[in-house]
Order: sequence, then structure tokens, then C-alpha cells
Amino acid sequence: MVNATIDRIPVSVPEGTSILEAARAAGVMIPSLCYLKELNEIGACRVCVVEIEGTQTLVPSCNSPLQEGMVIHTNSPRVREARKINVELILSQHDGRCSSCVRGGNCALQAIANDLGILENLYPVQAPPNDWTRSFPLYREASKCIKCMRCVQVCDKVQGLGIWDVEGTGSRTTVDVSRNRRIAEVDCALCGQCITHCPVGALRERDDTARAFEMLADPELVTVVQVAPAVRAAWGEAFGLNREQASTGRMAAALRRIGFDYVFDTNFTADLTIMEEGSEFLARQKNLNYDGRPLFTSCCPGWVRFAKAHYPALVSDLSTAKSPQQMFGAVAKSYFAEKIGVTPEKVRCISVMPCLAKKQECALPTMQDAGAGQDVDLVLTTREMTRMLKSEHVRPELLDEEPFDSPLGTGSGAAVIFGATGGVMEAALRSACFLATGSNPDPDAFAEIRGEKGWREAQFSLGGDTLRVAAVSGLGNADRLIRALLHGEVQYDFVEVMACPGGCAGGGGQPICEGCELAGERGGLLYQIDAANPIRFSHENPEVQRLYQEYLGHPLSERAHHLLHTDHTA
Ligand code: HC1
Ligand code: SF4
Repeated sequence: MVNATIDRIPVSVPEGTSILEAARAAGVMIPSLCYLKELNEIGACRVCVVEIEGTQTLVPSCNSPLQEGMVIHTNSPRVREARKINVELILSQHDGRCSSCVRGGNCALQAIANDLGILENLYPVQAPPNDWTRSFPLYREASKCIKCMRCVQVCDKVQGLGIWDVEGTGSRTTVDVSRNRRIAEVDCALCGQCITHCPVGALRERDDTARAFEMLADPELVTVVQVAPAVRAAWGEAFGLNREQASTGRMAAALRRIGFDYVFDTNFTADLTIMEEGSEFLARQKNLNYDGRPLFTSCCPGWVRFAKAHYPALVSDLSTAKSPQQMFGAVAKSYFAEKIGVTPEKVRCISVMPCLAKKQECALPTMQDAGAGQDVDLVLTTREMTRMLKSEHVRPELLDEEPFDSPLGTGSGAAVIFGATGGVMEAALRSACFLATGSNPDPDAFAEIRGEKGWREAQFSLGGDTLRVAAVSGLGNADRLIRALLHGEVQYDFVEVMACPGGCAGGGGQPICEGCELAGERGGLLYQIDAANPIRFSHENPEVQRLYQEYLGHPLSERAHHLLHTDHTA
């Protein structure tokens, strides 16, 4: 252990601990901008500088290890002055029009500048011009980039994609798409992790709220909204609501306040996905020509984009079942439109997703089967939904709870855990077990596949057969798993892949909390919601059963194939 004092507080930490982490452990919060624990410890912004008694120079605390006997001052006059100058210099290259910035009020740079009492920009602002493809679901404003490198590191080290890099030299140094490419030309998975790790507003989703408001204002249209499983675990963060206040009932009420005609739950079609994918899996296992390669889940469009770009030979092993989002669109514009007696052309299907890749998934030509424009017309991220509620001055905490509409508003506990890594696999196994044996397993029989580790595996017995399954989250982990599979180092029957670390709970469209990684906590909440649901199995969802009785027939029927499956060729 190393013993030292930080701001007169004695500290004792393991050798190698940075001054910044040692200070945080002692309750001393040293401000930082570029720092991301274990990912970006480059000391680039120099906001976290501290003074070591007896030395002349200030050091960045994020990458300077605490040493025996050090006496550290984190807020001395020298430190304060240097920190202030460093932030003023950063501001001189930053478009600081905070009132029209999506991160206004939730920006690390704004907060630090305010904390340091910087009330005017001393230096002329020289920010690079913005030059970006506006139609792309990921939007970048170069004029706001502070070159902290967080996006570069998350994309490289966690996702293994290398989309971003430092470009230019001297005062023209900036971060841009690597190797001078355009964003639409590179294999960006659209996971959005660069956005949730950007401390300012340099990265965000394409804003589709104006289009959503237009649809809501058109009296000729029937607007139908679906809300993804993981959204319910996070939307309240943007309003500072506690867990009880941030209920699905209040979210449904709030969405009705801004004008949606029908408020439905993607959980309904998550259950439907399980019926189709579970049946597909069992059929594949029985198939004598089955080549022994695993079936991969396909509900995460970030993963599907990655697979198409990096492992095209594996695309035929993706489940043909569409994602719950796309099944919802297909069912809303066929079965539901028919039920309420409107033509599908009049229906506008809008999703609220924790995800950017869903904005691209809904536009794929292979996802349009209901015959009326796009099956899903528009995707909003969780952040866009909360911005819309705020712009309409909705105060969710003041609303009474309201149920989702019927018949696409009921979901099982198995459906809600889709939003956490391993949840799709667990939900599928619960129902596959029933389909294979005719009786329900203990709903928690497959809990071994839960957890926060990026790559987990388990073996289960299913109708006398041993099943080898794995769940990975984060594309770097997915890449490692696929390489191990291709080298014969591991063998699985069924693999769940989610592009975002922790699954959709940690999705790139979720509310941003500076310095927090909330996927695990949000995922835990989804498991609690599952445990409290009286229905724990997708095949017991009464509205899904009714959909089969009234419309689809049975899983993998011709109509189910037409509406609910795809070949991932686009
Ligand atoms: Fe997801 Fe899914 S779990 S992919 O993360 O399969 O986005 O939540 O909606 O479609 O259900 C996202 C979440 C979501 C789909 C479901
Ligand atoms: Fe989107 Fe979820 Fe996949 Fe992330 S894990 S890319 S949020 S579907």
C-alpha cells in the first residue's frame, strides 16, 4: 500500500493507483474532462492537474501514480489558476453556444467552466467548421469537439472498430473519421458509444423530433408509439425521477400528453420474437443438415451491421426472426390497422429506442413487409423522447399512471430482460424449454447466463440435449468470440450478441450521465421488473397467443414468415 495525504486527508491505496482515483476514494473530487477510467488516461485536457508539495510543476492526476509520502494539493491557488487557463484555452476552440446545444445543462465542459467562475471567453474562438452528412443517424459537430479522445478510445478499445482518429497538426488538430474517410463509407456499427462517452455536444444522434411532432400534429394520421424494454430503466434519469416515479405508467401517460394516439410496448413483440426465434432454433437443432454452427440472435442492428461488414459468411447464421422493433411495425400496420379499421397508410409507427442503429434498421429495404411505406416510420432515442416531453413542458412526476394500450401493450417478464445483456438468450431458453418438453421450467433456471462480464457462457439441458450457449456484449467481445469460434477454440449452439456493453440498457441513445456507466444498474432494474411480472414466459403472453389465433396461425407459418422474418441481405 502507498500512504500519502491529499488535501490534508491521509490516504492509503494500492500501489499504482492514480492520484485522481486515490483522491476520489477519499471523497476529494478532482475535476476532469478527458479522463475515462482504464480507457483514456492520457492527461490531454490538463483539467485534473494537482500540486505535489516540494515540486515545481503541476501534474495531471489521472495518469500520475500516488507515491509514498506525497503531499498533494488539489485546489491550491496555483492549481486553480492553471486549471482555469487550461479550460479557457479549451473554450477558445469550442463553439460555446450552449443555449442551442443538445448537451446544454448536461455538459462536462459547461459545468467545469461554471465551477471555475469563467464568465467570459478571454480568447477569440477558433473552432473548425462543421462538415457532416446530415442524414446519417450519427451526427458530429467538429466545432464543439474538445479533442479529449474519449470517442477514439471507446471505439478502439471497447468496440474494436477504429472509426475515429486524430487528424491534422498543431492548432488544426481535430478528431474525425479515421484515414480521411467519410462516415457513410466506414463500417460504423451505430452503437452510439462515442456519443454517450463524449463530455460535450460534439456527437449526438440525428434529431428526428421535428418529424415526430409533424406526425403528431397531422389530424389525418393515427400515431402509434412503441417503447423498447431498456427505455423504461433509464428515461426518468433525464427528469431526475426516482425509480418509483419513473414507472412505465407515467411514461405512457406522458406520451399520451404529447399526442400519441396509441401507446404500446415493444415487449409485446419481444415475446413474439421469442416465439419465432425459439421455434427457429428448435427446428435448426433438429435439422439433419445442421452444420453445427451456432444460431446468432439478430435483434441488435448494431451487431447485424458489424456482422455484415466484418463476417459476411456468418450472416446466414443470424436468426431470420426480425427484431422486436421491426416485428412491431409489421404487426401494427397489418393486424392492428385492420383491428381498428384504418388503412395502413394512415398509421405512423414511431419507436422510442435506447439506440441509434435502430434509426437505420427501420429504413432497411428488407424490413418493409406490411405494404404501407416503412413498417417503422421513425425512431427516436430515449434522449429524443425526453427532449420532446420537456419541450411540451410535461412534468411526468405530476401525472397519474396509465396502462399501455391493448392489444400490443402486454409483455412478459421474459420480454423486459431483452434490454439487458443475456436477456434475449434467457427469454428464448425459457420458451424453447417449454416448446421442447411441453412444460415450463423454473423461470430462473437459466439465470447463470446473467452478469456484467462481457462474454459469458453456460450449458443447459433441454429435453435431454445439452445446449452450449454464450452471451456477449460490446463488439470487441463479439469479435473475440467469433475468432475463437472460427478457430475451433469454443463451440456453441446459440449465441446472443448485443453491440453495446451491458446490452441495450447501456445503449448509445440512453440518457448521458457524465462519468457513470449505468448499464449494470439499469439491467438490474429490468431483472427486478421481470421477477415482479406475473407472466414470466413469452409463450404465456395472452395477447401474443391471441395474435396467433386470430391472424398468424402458428410460429413460422407462411404469414409469420412474410411479416416477421427477413434474410438480412440489405
Ligand atoms: Fe433493444 Fe430489442 S432489446 S434491441 O436493445 O431486441 O434498441 O431495449 O427494443 O427491437 O425488445 C433496443 C432495447 C429493443 C428490439 C427489444
Ligand atoms: Fe442498439 Fe441495443 Fe444493439 Fe446497442 S445493444 S446497438 S442499443 S440494439
